[in-house]
Amino acid sequence: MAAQDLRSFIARLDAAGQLRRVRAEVSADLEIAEIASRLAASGGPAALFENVAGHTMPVLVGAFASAERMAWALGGASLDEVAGRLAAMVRPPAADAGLLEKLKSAPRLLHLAAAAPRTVRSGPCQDVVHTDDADLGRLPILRCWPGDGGPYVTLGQVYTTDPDGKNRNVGMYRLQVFGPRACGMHWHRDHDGARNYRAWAERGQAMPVAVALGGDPAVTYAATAPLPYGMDELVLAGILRGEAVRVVRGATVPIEVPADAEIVIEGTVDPRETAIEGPFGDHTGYYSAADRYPVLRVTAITHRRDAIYPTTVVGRYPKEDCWLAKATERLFLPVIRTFVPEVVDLNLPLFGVFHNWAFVSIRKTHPYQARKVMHALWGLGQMMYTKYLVVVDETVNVQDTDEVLWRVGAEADPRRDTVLTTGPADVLDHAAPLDAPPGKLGIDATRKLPEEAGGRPWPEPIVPDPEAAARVARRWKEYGFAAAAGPPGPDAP
Ligand SMILES: Cc1cc2nc3c(=O)[nH]c(=O)nc-3n(C[C@H](O)[C@H](O)[C@H](O)COP(=O)(O)O)c2cc1C
Ligand SMILES: [Mn+2]
Repeated sequence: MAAQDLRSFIARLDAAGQLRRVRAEVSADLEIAEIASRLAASGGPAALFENVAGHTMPVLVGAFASAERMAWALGGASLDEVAGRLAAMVRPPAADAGLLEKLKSAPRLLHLAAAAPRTVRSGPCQDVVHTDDADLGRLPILRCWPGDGGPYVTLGQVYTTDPDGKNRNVGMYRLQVFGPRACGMHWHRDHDGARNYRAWAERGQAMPVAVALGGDPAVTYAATAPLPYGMDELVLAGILRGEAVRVVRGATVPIEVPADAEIVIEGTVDPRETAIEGPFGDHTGYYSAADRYPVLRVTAITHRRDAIYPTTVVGRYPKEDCWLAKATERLFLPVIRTFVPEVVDLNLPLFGVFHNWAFVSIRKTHPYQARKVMHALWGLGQMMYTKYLVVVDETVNVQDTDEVLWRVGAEADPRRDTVLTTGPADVLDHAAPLDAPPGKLGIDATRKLPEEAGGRPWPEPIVPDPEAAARVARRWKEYGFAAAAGPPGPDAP
């Protein structure tokens, strides 16, 4: 079931015992961030700070900070369930499907059409409209880390279009507060918001931008999803929630924003104006350096009555954004499989912070297939940034880092089974060289076929005798051991 807005999601978290209302006075300067970090590290609840010093608006952090809450945000019980629903929805009928089968998929297509956003005339996000008196200082925007260049909006959905009003894009880019009516627009150059910006800049025109906070959490997730340029994130949100997102035209900009958002910051970006943005304590666990970015000049701040300010704190893992990334890993796995069908499972481990590590299992049928999979993944969307890529057999649980490293140790020869190549690095990768193409390392930790090992036969893994294992499990207590016997050895053929 989709949540209509952030409030209904908060109510759901509250009912499930996954929300703590904090009534003690707290500061938006460093204190809330420290609390959020501790909650994220310990798998704690979401927190709603109702008494933020100097502010009337409450602050919500950690709403997405577990696999379970992330799944609820997308209207499912688990991320795999949401992924299954999404994959079934977008899978076209097979070319050779019979007429009946094709007809059966028609309701699904209708469903897709119903997922496009629906324009409405008014919405609660404009209950209160500030134009000339708009002031970012009235929002409880957090400063997260001592070396941060200032306070940052971190969970904003940034709405842009191209100069023809087409190619709507929703991306999550941080905004550094520069003053009461100015903030930084930190869209990386290869993200879609920056692409729309360049199109306006080429025409020498100021670009209208709207930044929404809150609304159905599925919309907030969609802003982080790596969709190709031209694919509307609001359609993805509509598919995920099984219902169109209601949008309303901005108060001062020709940009549509979710009618049910909590807060909307509107403004224009003049291509001739840039400012120093940063430093910012980033999800790499390090400060990303200051650099020049465009400036949003605020024309309006609109909000709901009793608006809630949602935010997130990034930094050294694990933080809330890890779970947004996990949602993408699960939701986009079926997409990866349509291009690389031998892929069975994928783990972008939390410590890999999005791009540093990928563990992938494959159904291997031919020699050097692991290498084909590495190159395919390095050529697929944002997977191009993956620095270390480990390929294992389908029997390996890629969600278990210990098992993956055990297999690397056992199945790979460091010289024969590694692929050292080059390709683009994530802009946040401070280890990437500036004077040469960044490196990538692939490790083929699959069982080697005779053709791959100079004819050396590969040994069979040890598997317990099933009869003995069943008997021991049955008699475990009888032997006098306390705890129930664990499963037989970690191995399986
Ligand atoms: C909490 C969080 C903060 C992010 N901050 C930024 C940012 O400041 N700049 C940026 O370019 N991408 C940032 N991202 C990543 C983008 O939101 C993500 O790559 C998204 O797919 C970009 O959408 P786009 O391709 O439509 O531009 C952030 C992601 C998360 C989850
Ligand atoms: Mn996009």
